[in-house]
Parts: sequence; C-alpha cells; structure tokens
Amino acid sequence: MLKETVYTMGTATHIDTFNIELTQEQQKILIDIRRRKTELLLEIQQLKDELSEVVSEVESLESGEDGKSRSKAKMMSIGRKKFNMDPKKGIEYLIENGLLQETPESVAQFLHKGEGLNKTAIGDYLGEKNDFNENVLKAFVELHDFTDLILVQALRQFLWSFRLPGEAQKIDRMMECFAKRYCDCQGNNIFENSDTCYVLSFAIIMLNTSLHNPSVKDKPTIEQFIKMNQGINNGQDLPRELLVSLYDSIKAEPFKIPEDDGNDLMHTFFNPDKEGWLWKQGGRYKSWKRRWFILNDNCLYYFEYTTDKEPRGIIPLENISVRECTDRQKQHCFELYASGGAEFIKACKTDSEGKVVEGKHQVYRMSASSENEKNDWMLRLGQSISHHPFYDMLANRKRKAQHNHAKN
Ligand code: 4IP
Repeated sequence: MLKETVYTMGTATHIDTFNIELTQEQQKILIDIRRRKTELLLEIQQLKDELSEVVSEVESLESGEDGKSRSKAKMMSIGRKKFNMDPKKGIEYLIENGLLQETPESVAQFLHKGEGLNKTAIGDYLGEKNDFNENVLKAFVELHDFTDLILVQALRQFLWSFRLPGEAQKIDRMMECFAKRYCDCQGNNIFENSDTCYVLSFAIIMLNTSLHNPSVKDKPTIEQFIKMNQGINNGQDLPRELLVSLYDSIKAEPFKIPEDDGNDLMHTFFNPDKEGWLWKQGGRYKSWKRRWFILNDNCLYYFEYTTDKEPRGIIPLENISVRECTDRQKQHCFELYASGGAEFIKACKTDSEGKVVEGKHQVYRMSASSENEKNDWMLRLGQSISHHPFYDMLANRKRKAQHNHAKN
C-alpha cells in the first residue's frame, strides 16, 4: 500500500486511500486524471458564472414583463441588483423578504453560488469588519473544499470565487482565512503553520506576475523561486518537490482572476506597470540619452534598446520622490530626487567598459514625448514609490513564518 504524497506539476495526491499497488506509470496517470478533473471543475464553474449572469438578466426581463411584482424570482433579481450596487443593502433586502436566512451560513451559500452577483461586491461584503460579515467569510471559505489540491489549485479556485478588495487589512483577513482553511483540508501537514501557507500564497501570486507579465524581462528561475522561499516553514525549508510543482503549475498556466476595475492591489500584482521611451539626462555630464524604461516591482530599469537583456541602469524606488521640472533643452520634464536628504540617489549602472558601478545622480531628469506621457509616468512612479501597507503586512508575516517556533 502506498502511503506517501506524490507531487506532480498540477497536484499533490494522497494515494493511500487505495488499497492496491500502483506502478509508477499508473500513479502518474491517476494524478494526471485528478489534476485534469480539478481543472475541468474550475472551467465548469467559470462557465456556470457566465451562464448565471445571462440567466439573471433574462429573469429580470421576464419579471419586468409579466408584471408579477411580488414573485420570488423578481424579488431575487431585485436583491441581486441591490447587492451589486450596495452589498449590505442587498443582503438586508433578501433577508427581509425571506429569500435568505439571517445566518452566516445562508448568506455564505448565496455568495458562494454567486449567481448574477458581481465579484467585486462579493469581495467587498466578505471583507467588511464586523462580527456577522467575518462569520460569513469563515462560512464562505469553508464552502471551498481544498482536499487533495496543491496550493496553486486551491488559490485558483479561491481567487476565482470573488475579487480580493484593495485594502490591506481586508486582503490580510481573507488570505488568513484561506490559509487556515487550506491547512485544515490537508491531512499531511506539510506546513508547520498557516503563516507559511499565507506567505507562500503571495509568493505564488507574485511569481505569476513575474512569469506572465510581458514587462518583466528577467523571468525568475525555479532556483530563484526556491531561494525566495527559504526558511518560511517555521525556519525550515519546504520540500523542494513541492516548490517545483507549484512553479511548474504557474509557469504552465497563469492565474485567471475575475474582471476588475483596475484599481486595486490585485491589479498591480497581475498587470504590467509601465514601459516606454524617455530621454534621460546624464549624472555628471548632462548629455541627454534616449532610453527604454521599464517600471516594475518598485524598480525603474533603463535599456539602450527594447530588446536588450541587460539594463544599462537600475534605480530602486526607495526613499525617492518625483516632481515636475522645466529644462532649457527639453519639454515635458520630470525628475526623481532623493527624499531623505541624501546627496545621491541609490542606483547602479554599467559603465563604458561594462562594469557595474554606482550611479552618480543627484536627480534623474527625464523628458517624455508628451504632457500626457509625462503625467502618466509621474503617476505610475508615484504609485510604485508610495508604499502599499500590504507589503509591510506581508513582510511581517514572512518574518513570523521564518521564526515561528510554536506550531498552530
Ligand atoms: C553619459 O554621458 C550618459 O548620459 C550616461 O547615460 C550617464 O550615465 C552618464 O552619467 C553621462 O556622463 P556621455 O555619454 O555624454 O558620456 P547612459 O548610461 O544611459 O548612456 P547614467 O548614470 O545616467 O546611466 P554619469 O553620472 O555616469 O556621468
């Protein structure tokens, strides 16, 4: 009888429920079938979601036509619409009209089914901080069955069921619930505690961006991914095979997240920042050079040509500010300057002999091709520089996961 957990690209499967000896080949086939099954179930869910939107539209048309104003279907349709506009009011309406019970479980089921509901509204409702909503969140997470799924698959399922809100505290609460639920569903206790699972979940989300975002030229290798996650399991390393399977799964297929309004943290995780041509003035010698700039992961890179693999320079966007400026030679100018009173901006560049040296800029003055471009660069740079509180929260949790001694 087989007792171990087998990791493959898409899944970690416990074979110990079978009383039969399987050959290596058969195990692989079984795991492939299970992985495919999970993928199909997710696809079915995505199709169902699309269908239910159509159904609810048809319902609302029908109920409008036949004039049976008090019919259940019509009230349901009104409730859904109210929910999409104001989740709290929608739920109140549905409870008042007897379509939902006033229990976290009943509301959670309604949200989990999600028919005709806007996923941003679901995320907003689940993220609210009060006893009832927090209990709904717990019940909602418990409706997800993550048994036998590797973390990537569980995340795919979870992140498809609603849209994570942009607020750091909300993301933190929701991901914490997810991590706990995931750990509860796993019999094999790979993770020493749920912080490990939480931190690894974000490492996966960020890996997804790096691997699939066209702006990121240097794709992280599996070795870099493993290094990044060193010591996060209560000070220990996670099994190499597990990290390899997660990496391969993300590499083979990016995450799909529900449509968004492009205005929150998840959006920055999943979408490119900015890239384009700018003129840059030299540090010591004030000559202007046209360079290809890429803004990503709180760093600004510049290249001589768009196809270059190595940047000429890298400017980490830490302790830096951006402001408009005027220049006698160029239009649409802005500049980066050290905000902490430092004389030079911390940066590195390759010199004429190809050696990496420190930058010598007190300011980085740039000129864009138009006023719009200038404003957009300033905005994007400002967003990268301004620190989202979620990053601090994640860093704290990572420290905790690396130094935890008590098992949850
Ligand atoms: C150079 O001027 C270029 O403008 C460099 O830009 C710049 O380096 C140098 O700044 C400046 O002296 P010349 O080509 O006329 O010599 P690039 O590297 O993009 O070609 P930065 O630091 O802007 O990359 P200093 O600070 O190294 O002098």
